[in-house]
Amino acid sequence: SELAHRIAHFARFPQTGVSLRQMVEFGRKPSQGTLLRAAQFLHDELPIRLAHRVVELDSLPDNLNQMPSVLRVKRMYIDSFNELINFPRVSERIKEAVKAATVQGMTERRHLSGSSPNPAVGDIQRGSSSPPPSHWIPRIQHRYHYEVQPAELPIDVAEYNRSFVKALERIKRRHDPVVTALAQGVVEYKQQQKSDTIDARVQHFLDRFYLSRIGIRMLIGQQIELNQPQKLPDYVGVICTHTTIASVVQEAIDNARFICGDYYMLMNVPEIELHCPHDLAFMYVPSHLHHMVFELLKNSLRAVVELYGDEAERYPPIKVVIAEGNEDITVKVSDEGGGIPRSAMEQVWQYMYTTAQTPMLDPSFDKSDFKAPLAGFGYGLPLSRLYARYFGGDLKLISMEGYGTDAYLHLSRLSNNEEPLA
Ligand code: W6P
Repeated sequence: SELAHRIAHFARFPQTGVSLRQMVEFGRKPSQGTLLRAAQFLHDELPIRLAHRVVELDSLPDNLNQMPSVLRVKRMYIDSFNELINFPRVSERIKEAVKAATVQGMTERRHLSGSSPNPAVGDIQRGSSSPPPSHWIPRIQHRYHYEVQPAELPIDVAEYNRSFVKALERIKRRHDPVVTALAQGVVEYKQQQKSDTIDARVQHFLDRFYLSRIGIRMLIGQQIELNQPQKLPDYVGVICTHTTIASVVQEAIDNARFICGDYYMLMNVPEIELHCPHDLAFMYVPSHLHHMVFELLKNSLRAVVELYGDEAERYPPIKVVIAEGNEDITVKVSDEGGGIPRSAMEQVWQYMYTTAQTPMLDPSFDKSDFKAPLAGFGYGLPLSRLYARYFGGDLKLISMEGYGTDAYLHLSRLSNNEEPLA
């Protein structure tokens, strides 16, 4: 069909990664003109990324590509692709106005800084039928701030931005159930294969797919947020330029201990010691950091409580140590929960390895909230590792069977890392 043809066409173009730094510099006090440029980038980039995912869903092995849950997910990607390519392009009149305003803004800057702006900046030209020559965003010279007064631009720039944000909100909402839908697919797949482990190809596919989803949602989330009035001083969209690690980790500690005490109905919840320079801060997405640390702590608490029983008077404390290096900030979470046998280490990273999968098959199970507290190695660990990798970090586990486990969460301080696009 025509649509299938267009998807195949877009999937032949490379995806363009954006670094944390670019997201921030693109979005600091954005004018309507800057927001429009960001919208143009997304209008080109998102269909390319979505098309890649459709092609990958289509090529899943073992008839996995025919499962109802997988087809439902594919439908969402196709629908969003279709909406984006049918969304109107920025009119020539608006383009000209933004370009004129941009050049003027840049000239003023040059006057101030004494250096010469890149004349190619701000010139994005392509026909409406063909996808973009990729990689234009990285070429933007962020030294030149082409901010202009909104009054210099036609009113419909703001209107265009608003309607594009509406389209993005709709798309983001449509894809909310993707993780649970695919999880369902994996459960069905395992039942069909009569196996408790998933094929390396499927594992690889899911890693790529969810990593891509993190990136797409990050870009969409940034665009939506940047079009709202700025709420907090250090924030650019969902990125905090001054994320204080100690406070985010302390919040995760409090939440994990609360959930744990609640779940096991404990009199005493294991202590969690935090060793962190109290003012250590870096540029990051606080919600991602919270998510990852919370996930690690839940695993450690669970291991400790299950080893010592829910009536123990005292548990060995869990220790969180944060180290500041030049490249990385590393968060180490150490528990004395008995450790993991070496032979089971691989399984920790598998999607839906444990019986935590059963609630998903229960029709009364609330799909919008599938983070069952302390459910174990369901999706928490593999997804946390993807969140870490998304901004150039990683997550590793080292375990001593018969003693305990150390989790190392490496977070890259070099915010120049481009998104990994798998
Ligand atoms: C365990 C198993 C585990 C997974 C992830 C993090 C910590 C721990 N501790 O026993």
